[in-house]
Amino acid sequence: MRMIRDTIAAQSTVSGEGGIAIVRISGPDSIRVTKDIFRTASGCDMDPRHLMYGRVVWKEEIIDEVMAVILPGPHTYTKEDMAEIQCHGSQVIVNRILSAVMECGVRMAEPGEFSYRAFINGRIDLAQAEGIMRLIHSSGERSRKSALRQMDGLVSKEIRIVQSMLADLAAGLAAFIDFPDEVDESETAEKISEKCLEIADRLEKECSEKKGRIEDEGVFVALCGKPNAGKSSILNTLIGQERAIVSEIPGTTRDIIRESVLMNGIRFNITDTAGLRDTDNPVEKIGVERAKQAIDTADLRILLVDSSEMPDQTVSEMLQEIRPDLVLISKKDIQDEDGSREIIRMIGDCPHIRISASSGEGIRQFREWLCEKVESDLSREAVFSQTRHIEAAKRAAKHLRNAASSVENEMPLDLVNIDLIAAMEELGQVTGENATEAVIDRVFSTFCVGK
Ligand SMILES: Nc1nc2c(ncn2[C@@H]2O[C@H](COP(=O)(O)OP(=O)(O)OP(=O)(O)O)[C@@H](O)[C@H]2O)c(=O)[nH]1
Ligand SMILES: [Mg+2]
Repeated sequence: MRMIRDTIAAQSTVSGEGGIAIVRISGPDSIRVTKDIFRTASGCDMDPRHLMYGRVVWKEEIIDEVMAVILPGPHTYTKEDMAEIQCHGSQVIVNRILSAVMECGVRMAEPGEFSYRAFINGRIDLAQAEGIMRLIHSSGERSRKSALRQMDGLVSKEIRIVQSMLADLAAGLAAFIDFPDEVDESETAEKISEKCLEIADRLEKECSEKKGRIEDEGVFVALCGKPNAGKSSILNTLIGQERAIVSEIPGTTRDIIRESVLMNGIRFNITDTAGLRDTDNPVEKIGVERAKQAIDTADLRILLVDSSEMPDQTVSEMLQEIRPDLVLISKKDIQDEDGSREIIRMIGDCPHIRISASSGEGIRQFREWLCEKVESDLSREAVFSQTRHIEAAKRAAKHLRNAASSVENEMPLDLVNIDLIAAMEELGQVTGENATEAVIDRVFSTFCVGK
């Protein structure tokens, strides 16, 4: 556990050049130190919670013209006394201010240390702290909203509800163990086991790893097909720039090319791959292997089939092997529906869109298809979407199922109680109530410096 009695400081804005940069200080000495290095323009004292204009002066040298504020605790981010200095956004200035602050006895904050203090001082719990980090990393509107809900305490609230249900259950069980004559044994045992299963179901229902991953990292979409099918052209059209080389030579793309586009607040990571074919060219061979890997790991597989040539055996094999979520029948501008009939017959039940990168036909439809496809995954109302929370919730559910089966098998009730307590402890891991130091450190070590 880190020391929290000292005063820490860090740059809270990204390092490098910018309009302004913010240096943040937290701990018992923050106000004194800020007053030591800051002179208000009017010469008056600093007024708490008022942003004041003035200069940072260190050893009689003016470092910069800044705005500064002192924030007495406990109504601050860390609940400690804090201060912020907004200086011009040069790294040289930030470094000078930080070194002046250090000379006054402050130390550099570790990554996430401000949030760690907010957690230790009881302003936020662990799940909320993780919500803050998700918010900072949010990749689109969806992830922003979900992170904000987590930061506001959605995860913590669900944990508290379930914990109180478990506490009631444990109290009932204790009464039963202590005064077995006063309750109807079979009825109580049945109720306990039912309740355990009900809570386990509730926890499992609230887990959706896929939802969280899509919100935070986006959806991985692989464009695949035979060489020259038009994959790179579709990638370029979707992202609105000539990212991948397009040529009439089959086998142009060798490497994986991945670009992200935001649609409806969702990040789509579109992957263009090498055309799939048997080849003796060693470089192309590696490309084909990489393409296969990208196809395997994608959330959505889009197979492109060139409408300007008759579909052959390879196309039918690809349909079998890849099992695409959608087929794009490409080059619509040079082939009418009649000409694509054989392809449509071969595709069977798989949805398809006729598309042209040259004329833009079908592009809007393709975008809509992508959004609708993902919408259903995201519309699931799941409380737990971060791996750490999901694992804890699932472990808690497992203990509850164990408890239920112990009751059903007429095992000693003390054993049931052990599982109930274990389930409660697992849930406490999520909010941090009884998370180990190692878990807490791991969570905060992923934070940015200055947050
Ligand atoms: N008429 C027409 N030609 C297209 C269209 N899309 C692609 N092409 C042409 O088809 C050829 C191959 O296009 P690419 O986008 O490079 O195809 P690819 O699937 O990436 O090919 P590889 O990288 O070799 O696997 C190029 O000559 C493109 O100009 C289209 O919508 N209409
Ligand atoms: Mg290509």
